[in-house]
Amino acid sequence: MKEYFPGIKRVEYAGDEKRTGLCFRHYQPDKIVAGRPMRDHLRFSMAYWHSICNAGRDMFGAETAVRSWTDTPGAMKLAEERAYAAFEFLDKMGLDYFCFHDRDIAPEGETLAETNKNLDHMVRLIKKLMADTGKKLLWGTASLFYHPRYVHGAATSPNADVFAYAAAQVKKALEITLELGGEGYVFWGGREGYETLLNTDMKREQDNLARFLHMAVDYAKEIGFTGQFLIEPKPKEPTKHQYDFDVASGIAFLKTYGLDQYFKFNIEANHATLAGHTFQHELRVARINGLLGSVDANQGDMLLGWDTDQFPTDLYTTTLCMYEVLKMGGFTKGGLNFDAKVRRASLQPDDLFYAHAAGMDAFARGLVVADALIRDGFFEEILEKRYASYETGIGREITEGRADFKSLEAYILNKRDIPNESGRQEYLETILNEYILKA
Ligand code: XLS
Ligand code: NI
Ligand code: NI
Repeated sequence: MKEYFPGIKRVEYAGDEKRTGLCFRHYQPDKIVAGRPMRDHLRFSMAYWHSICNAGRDMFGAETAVRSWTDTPGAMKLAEERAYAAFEFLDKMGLDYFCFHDRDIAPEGETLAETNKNLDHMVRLIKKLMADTGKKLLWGTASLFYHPRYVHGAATSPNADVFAYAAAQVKKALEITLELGGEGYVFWGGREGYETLLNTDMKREQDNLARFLHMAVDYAKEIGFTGQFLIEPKPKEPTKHQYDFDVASGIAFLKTYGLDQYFKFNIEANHATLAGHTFQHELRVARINGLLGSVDANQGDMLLGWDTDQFPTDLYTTTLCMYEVLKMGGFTKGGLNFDAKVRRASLQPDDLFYAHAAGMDAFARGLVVADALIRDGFFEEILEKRYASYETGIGREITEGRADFKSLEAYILNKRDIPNESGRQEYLETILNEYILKA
């Protein structure tokens, strides 16, 4: 059988023995942490588009990455080679899951009917490769942004024929996600937003987006797809403004249109920071609303204002991410999908391995640290003390709904001193650092 990554062996945990070269330093798939093997907590996934399809093209320059399958002639043959390469990569990298857009795995034909035939062919091949290797589909999605027809949006396009095309495309994408046992289905509205309000009927566009999502929910029921529907917020890029700006605006949208029981969020670290939030903020908002579904694990560059999709290596953020994940009781149908690409200058095939190993180790370490923090009840104790005034006396009355403005005025009117306690932020940051270094 052809090898697509010759000379690269399966990546293994090397522990303290080996601190250089290609290995895991923290990720031990079968090690039990917080009652479950690491792999079950982390549910790592490869993003087909970045790791298999993308070869380093950017707005200013051509592909740079050396990939053994790039020069395959014929779009369908190339798609097949990519699939074989993908499964060799998943195996050697020890990744249990992958995610794809419909257009990542098969090329478009002249008509949707032809495109669907191409897809069917590739789905048959991928299904076989999945059966042979035990790899699983975390989520599927449809590319409703690449083709020129989506220039004005898909479900929010002013052109009803485009809406129809997008609907037919998602119908098919749901069918193949079901066929491949996908655990989720993602909607990232890359072009569901606007460039200028001067030509935009915002109300109609949002109503249409909601209609579209309701149709997806109905069709999923019809075909028996029980995977988790996920909205992936992002504030901008490629549009000036994306309607699912962040988790909070996503929740408002879902509730306004009666969709909240069907959807959760797929939260991407780099999208959070583009929205002016920390990654933890977005995870927290989703978690406290019971809507944290899955994660696109990457990181941005604080000095660059776009989605750089770098591999996540910042232990501070991976720790706080895993803290939120553990606090919600772990992923059920979600996982950590590396929606990340190697830098354009990291052009060798083995860079793809180093990059994933970096991300997997950073999250494995984050998991261990978060578990230690939770076992020690470190933050829990701080919060308990900080809000203790709501557990007795007047605070309890407020909490239990027994207070009103008049009773509160009577209580406070003649009080002289209202002492406050320190928030101790710097101390907390010190201790968090200690856990990251030593847990
Ligand atoms: C782009 C998004 C995209 C989604 C899937 O910024 O992150 O890659 O994850 O369509
Ligand atoms: Ni993403
Ligand atoms: Ni992104």
